[in-house]
Amino acid sequence: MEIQLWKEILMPYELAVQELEVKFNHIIKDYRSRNMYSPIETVNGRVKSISSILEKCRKKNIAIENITNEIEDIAGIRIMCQFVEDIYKVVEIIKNRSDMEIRQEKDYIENVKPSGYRSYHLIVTYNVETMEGTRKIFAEIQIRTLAMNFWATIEHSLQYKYRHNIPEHIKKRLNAAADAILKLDEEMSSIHDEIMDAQSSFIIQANIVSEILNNIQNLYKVANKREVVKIQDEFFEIYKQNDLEQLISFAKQLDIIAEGYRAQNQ
Ligand code: 0O2
Repeated sequence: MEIQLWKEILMPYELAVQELEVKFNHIIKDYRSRNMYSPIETVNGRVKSISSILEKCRKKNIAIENITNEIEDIAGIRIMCQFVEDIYKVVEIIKNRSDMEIRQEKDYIENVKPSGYRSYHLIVTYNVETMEGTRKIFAEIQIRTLAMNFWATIEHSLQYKYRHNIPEHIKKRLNAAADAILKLDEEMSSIHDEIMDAQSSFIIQANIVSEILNNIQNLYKVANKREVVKIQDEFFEIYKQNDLEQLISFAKQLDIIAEGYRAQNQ
């Protein structure tokens, strides 16, 4: 196939990957802006390379003209979570969306692969708008914890290095590493609530500090400079105490002051 044709074939997949990345990143933003813990930690996507597509065609005996119908992971999205529990929340979020339809589900967390690979896979269909109209295309969404991702990335590189014939002694060590990753995920889940509390306090503090600084900056435009400097010094003093309650109460007082100035200037 000519390279120009490959570009045309892959273009809608590039668009889908970009759109899906934006949408999943928006979910993270949405949670964090509401001072909530996001079940999604990071997202990345890729379009399968031409050589990997050709390799899959050879392996699965797929004719080139059938790749868009038969290869379901040309568009690939990888979602990383902190905890195993988050993976199932993300699956629920995707199930409740109207812009992607789940066609296949594979739970390699419940059904660990013999290699030790763990991850949750969804094949979805997703519509993209092209010059020729709407195209419904397949995308594969892999959802895993950061620990699972660490293992899978190393194992994938080794598969590549040994051309899918990893020596037995390395396979054994990979299996041992997979067990350690499973244990790590279980340990993290057991202190889930504590970690979540610490993280949500951190998110709340970050949002409050940015809200306070925003208010102080706006006050510079409308209030007496000396008064604003005093407010700012007060803020730094409270900030040094590292006490979230005090910070929240300061933010509330500042809101009232800012509201007063807004009313005055209307
Ligand atoms: P790449 O280079 O990551 O794209 P399929 O080959 O997808 O038609 P299969 O095997 O039923 O058929 O699909 P499965 O098991 O859902 O695997 C799809 C993808 O999951 C793989 O894509 C890998 O990305 C990942 N994966 C599956 N098993 C393993 C594993 O044992 N180790 C690692 N590191 N990743 C795995 P590709 O196309 O094989 O590779």
